[in-house]
Amino acid sequence: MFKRIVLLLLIGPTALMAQIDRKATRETKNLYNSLKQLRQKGVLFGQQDALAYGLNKDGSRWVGDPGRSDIKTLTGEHPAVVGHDLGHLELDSLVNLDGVPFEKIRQSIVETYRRGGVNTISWHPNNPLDFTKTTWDKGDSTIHRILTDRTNRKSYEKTLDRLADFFRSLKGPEGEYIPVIFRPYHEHTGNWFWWGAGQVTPEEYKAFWRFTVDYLRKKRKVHNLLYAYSTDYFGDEAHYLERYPGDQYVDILGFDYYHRNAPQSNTTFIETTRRMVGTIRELGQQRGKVWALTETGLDQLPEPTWWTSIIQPIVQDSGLSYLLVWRNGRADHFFGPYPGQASAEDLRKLVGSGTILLEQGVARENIYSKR
Ligand code: BMA
Repeated sequence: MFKRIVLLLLIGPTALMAQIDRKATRETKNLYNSLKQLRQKGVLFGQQDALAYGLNKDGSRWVGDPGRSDIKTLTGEHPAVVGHDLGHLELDSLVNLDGVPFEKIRQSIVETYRRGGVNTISWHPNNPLDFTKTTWDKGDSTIHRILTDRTNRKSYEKTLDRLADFFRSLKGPEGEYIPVIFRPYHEHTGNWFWWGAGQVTPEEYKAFWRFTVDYLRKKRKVHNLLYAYSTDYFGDEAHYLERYPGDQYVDILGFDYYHRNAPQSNTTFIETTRRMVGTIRELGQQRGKVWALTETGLDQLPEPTWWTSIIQPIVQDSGLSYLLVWRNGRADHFFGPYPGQASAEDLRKLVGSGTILLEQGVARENIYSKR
């Protein structure tokens, strides 16, 4: 008994509730603990839409080829983390905002889970009070109007119902729910989405986040999610936490940050990103949470050694559970190499260094079934 009290005092109450949903499914809890343990082995490497489409050697697109991803073509393995986006699910559309059919997204999530990899979901919804306006709509006080007006709130609940139905449709071979890392309302320190810093007060953002989590968890009984809080650039810890909804509402501490203006900015990009990783690491350690670089990349990868000279110094010894690069959308918009691309060889080098893990390194750990 005495030992237990001492232990409680040592680890503190926040560490105990690090994973926020007490009713989370077994697989979800296992995934969370696995993410913590795997960081001793390496940083999981992820890519958005990795299995949905990519680029051929000549820069043309391939779309929907079964079992294909550009990372697998180059390394023999899929990324350990596969990102998906549910933008336009709220419109009852059959395809998401980047043209990927929701049915394909569901299949890809099921297959990634069956192979033992990790799925993460972002969401770029249109303005929920006026669906004719995109996710990049600003200036409508959308969140304020949802929080303060019952009719608007009821209508937003219908949008959340669509999300909940999707999450509850993700089932594994035994009928178990497939866990996913859900990363809503991201890059909110920036000012380009309708939930961005310029449109919403910190208190409103927090209230909106909590409302979302409570609705999904309590009302819709969705228990297969890990929630990732993911800012854009932040100046310091206070800035990072300005809109933080609280330890009971967040499982994973993350941020999105892209490398622009290479090579002039190479050194500052490494320094700034390392500084931000240091902040979320400290917060993660204090609170018993997982931390991750939830989006990064250098568009079109003009730096042939970007992986070993820029990414490696940022992520090695960082304790990051994963990093995710953005999608290989078009020949003029891609964040992972493809055959013949200038940085392809260097990505293989990074994989060979053991700093990052791809899907097989994760699959052999049985992340959903043990611990
Ligand atoms: C952005 C770009 C857009 C895309 C959006 C949502 O970064 O890739 O083309 O529509 O993400 O995935």
